[in-house]
Amino acid sequence: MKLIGTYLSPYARRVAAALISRGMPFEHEAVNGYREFEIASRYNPVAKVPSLVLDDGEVLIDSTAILDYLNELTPSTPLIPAGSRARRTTLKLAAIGYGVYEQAASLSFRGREVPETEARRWKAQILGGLRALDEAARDGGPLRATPMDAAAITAIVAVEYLARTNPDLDALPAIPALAALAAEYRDAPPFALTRATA
Ligand SMILES: N[C@@H](CCC(=O)N[C@@H](CS)C(=O)NCC(=O)O)C(=O)O
Repeated sequence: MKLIGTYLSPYARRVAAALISRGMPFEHEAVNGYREFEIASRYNPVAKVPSLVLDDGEVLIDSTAILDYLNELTPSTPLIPAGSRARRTTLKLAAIGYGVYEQAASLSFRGREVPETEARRWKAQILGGLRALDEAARDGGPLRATPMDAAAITAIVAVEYLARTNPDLDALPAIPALAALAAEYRDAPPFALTRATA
């Protein structure tokens, strides 16, 4: 398998972290979706990363769809639990983490250009998402389930992405359980091996 997408992208990073967490070997091509349109569009007609090239040449796109595929490959340690309720919880929490990525990206790229009311709304969306994840990261909460699932991976990547892209927001004091979860896994291979350096 070959993963296309720089780890500056939280979407690509969560896929890489999922692959590593399940011990699945992969090659990596660190394409930047914003700066390398031509390369990104070879794999995805809308030129976004990540894409995942399978060994038979099939190309998967979109981190959510890729995680769903990886989940098929790991039935004994599912990234998305099979039970109906647990599955819904994981998908919901992963969607919240994904929403934090989106609003953090908007705030970081365009926060200074838009009216203050818009930037305030993005901040409120980010903090709302983080608070929901924080509640789920408390002892016994779904983000604490082992092995770590797609929602926990997405949430930890969200905490680091926000800190890197919006350091002024200083959200960690408001989310102690989520901050503790992220700190606990900071040096674990799925995160230590995928930390963006730029
Ligand atoms: N829904 C996509 C979103 C991917 C995405 O937005 N990737 C960004 C990088 S963080 C990108 O490549 N953007 C290029 C562009 O929008 O032109 C996923 O989950 O994979």
